[in-house]
Amino acid sequence: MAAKVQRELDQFARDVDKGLGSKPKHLLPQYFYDEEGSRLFERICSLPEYYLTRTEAGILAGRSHEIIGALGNENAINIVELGSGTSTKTRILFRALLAKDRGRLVRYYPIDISHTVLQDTANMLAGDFANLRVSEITGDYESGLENACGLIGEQQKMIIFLGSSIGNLEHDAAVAFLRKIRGKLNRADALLVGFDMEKDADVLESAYDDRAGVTARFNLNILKRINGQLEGRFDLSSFAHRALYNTPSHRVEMHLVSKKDQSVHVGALGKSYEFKKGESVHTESSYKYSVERIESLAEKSGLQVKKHLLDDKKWFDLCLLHAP
Ligand code: AVJ
Repeated sequence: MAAKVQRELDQFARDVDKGLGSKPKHLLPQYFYDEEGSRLFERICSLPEYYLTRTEAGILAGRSHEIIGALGNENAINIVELGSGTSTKTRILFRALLAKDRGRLVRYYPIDISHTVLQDTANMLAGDFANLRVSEITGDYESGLENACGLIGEQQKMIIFLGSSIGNLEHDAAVAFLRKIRGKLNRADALLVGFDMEKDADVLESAYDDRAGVTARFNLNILKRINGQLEGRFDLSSFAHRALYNTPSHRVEMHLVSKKDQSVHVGALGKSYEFKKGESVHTESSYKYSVERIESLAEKSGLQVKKHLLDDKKWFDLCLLHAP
């Protein structure tokens, strides 16, 4: 375990050095999620401006019969979830799956990098649903998927990837990722992916710049993490949170903008980084989709859309796919 922690820390150090040494500067969004970052993200999910979680949960609740319908009538069902976190939304699916006919069994394979969250969640789920068997898998998406599919073998399964997590991926990375999943899907299997849709810039920008300032703290937390884990000397009050919708690129961008000319030392890297007043560090891109762009992405990945499950405002698409 200690060796693994060290490896992860070394990787973090390398990525920070690479990002802050680039022009324009950037940091990778995966590093938002230390313990505090994960807590802040949970709070973001229930903010009034952050419509994504609520909207996706609404689709899951209202259209669960259509989702379940993609699975046929097997009496044991396998659900693999990539990046399961606290599995809050997935509970909606379990309620629907387990209510329909008694006697049905659901085998759940939640995959997440956070071992403790996964462990706690698995225990709670097993206590709450009698016919749910949980096999939690700690790891990244790729190794987790490999493990889960090894356990499931040839039985029918549904792979789910919720919350617009796919939005963090650049186009080519999204294709590569979906192709990997495609390689694990048999004929009867299904894939469920949550896509956030393009909409008015002000709705999008407030979702990533809430009035209570939680998203600002979430964004700044990456600097706090560099301070804590890499002996950084960032003064958080001298950076400003900024969210903007880049319309031609179909993405919301989050930045940390330096409020002054400054030089910041990072002890673990043994060097300092220069920031000009107004210079920004790009910390996250959240891609927004249209039905057409989802279908083109699916096609390039060897997948086919079975059904678009959109809310009334067409703000979010919980897309059912399969391998043709
Ligand atoms: C977890 C990547 C889906 O992009 O909406 C929320 C992360 N960043 N507020 C998103 C996030 C700022 C979130 N994803």
